[in-house]
Amino acid sequence: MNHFGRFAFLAALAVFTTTAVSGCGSKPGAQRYALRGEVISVTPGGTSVSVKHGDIPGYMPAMTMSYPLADPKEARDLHAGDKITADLIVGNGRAELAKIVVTEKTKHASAEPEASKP
Ligand SMILES: [Cu+2]
Repeated sequence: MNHFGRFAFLAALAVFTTTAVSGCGSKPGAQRYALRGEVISVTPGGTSVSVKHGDIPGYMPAMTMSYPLADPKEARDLHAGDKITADLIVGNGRAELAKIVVTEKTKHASAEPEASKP
């Protein structure tokens, strides 16, 4: 019991420390920002997506720009005109999109053929 209590305390301390560090800005590891926007285009290989995004508080104003994807597989369900939310991960001199969620499908998508083999 005693040992477990001590472990729990240390674990909680570790979580708190990590949170405090990542919350205070620039230095270690990657920063995450919530991005909300509209897909303008997707590169054929799915390596990057051009997004017209809103304000990203603390990082950049609203603009249209191209971001590489953390996981190109996420591009498969993206189409120009889709509204998305995503995590913008900034670190090591690059900014990439992850955890992309389509919040609103573009109307055009339904007109596309169903079968698409990888
Ligand atoms: Cu930008």
